[in-house]
Amino acid sequence: MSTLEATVTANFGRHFEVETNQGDILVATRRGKKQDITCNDRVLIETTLNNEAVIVDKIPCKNLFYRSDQYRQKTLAANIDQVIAVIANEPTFSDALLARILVAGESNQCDTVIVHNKIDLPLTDRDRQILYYYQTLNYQLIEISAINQDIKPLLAVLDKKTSLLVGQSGMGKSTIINQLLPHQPARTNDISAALDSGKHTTTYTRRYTINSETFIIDSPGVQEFGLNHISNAGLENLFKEFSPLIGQCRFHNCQHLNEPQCAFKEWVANDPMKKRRLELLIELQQTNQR
Ligand SMILES: Nc1nc2c(ncn2[C@@H]2O[C@H](COP(=O)(O)OP(=O)(O)OP(=O)(O)O)[C@@H](O)[C@H]2O)c(=O)[nH]1
Ligand SMILES: [Mg+2]
Ligand SMILES: [Zn+2]
Repeated sequence: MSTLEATVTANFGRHFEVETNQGDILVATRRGKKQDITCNDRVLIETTLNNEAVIVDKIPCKNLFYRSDQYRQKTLAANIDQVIAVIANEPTFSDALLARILVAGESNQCDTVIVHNKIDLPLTDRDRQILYYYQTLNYQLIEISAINQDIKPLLAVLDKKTSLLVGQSGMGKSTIINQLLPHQPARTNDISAALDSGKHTTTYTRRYTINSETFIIDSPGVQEFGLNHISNAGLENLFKEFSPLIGQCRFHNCQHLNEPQCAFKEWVANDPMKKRRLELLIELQQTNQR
């Protein structure tokens, strides 16, 4: 039996789709009970007679994009160059989730980009302020209307990279994939107006090939995005605007709550967006054990 190198192109839970270096697509399972394989992992497989495959080994990955809470980790994809946080004018996007996705991207030394989709729909003042603030932090912001095939601004950003689309349900991640790759459509669905939320149409993570050097990964909508794997000190570094303030508070163990001479509190004073970002940082630190 021969061992082949392959890439995991879809993760269905206990089953995977893999693509060999020769371009053959196979369904695979993991040998043993290990749960260490995720979308875009490089793996070694053995093929069986009925053209199925067994993943016998995982090649160490350069990075792993995942979220975590107190109890478990949930991986989305491995070996990515770029995280694309997708937000939209409708349904309402969560600023907390956006902040967390950007932190997770930064923690993987990835490029992190914000794609603002559905610009054909009206934008609220809240959303305008949030997006403006992230631009002041030097996050690249790309505005598109995927449904109107207005995705050109995105093409240059994707070129020669492996990008992971992440965001709440209903933001239009799969619609973006469909516009990029009309011949290999991903499933999309309406949003539920009553709930102001998406319908969780995409249920597994899949990598799509744009060309031999450019890949894009679609992922299921996320509602929660825990960062328990990042320490409190790490979080302060990854909330970009706060990193220059580290060590400037009067108390070295300052939690930036009510302590006197807190550099963080002083810096955010009178600016609602900065205050909100500090609130989001503290919220994460308080759920963390470290
Ligand atoms: N008006 C408008 N609607 C859009 C746009 N892009 C996507 N939609 C609609 O938004 C809805 C949700 O799109 P999807 O692509 O399924 O969203 P998703 O982010 O993949 O959602 P999940 O798979 O549940 O995570 C669909 O009804 C799309 O037609 C856009 O640019 N403008
Ligand atoms: Mg989808
Ligand atoms: Zn402080």
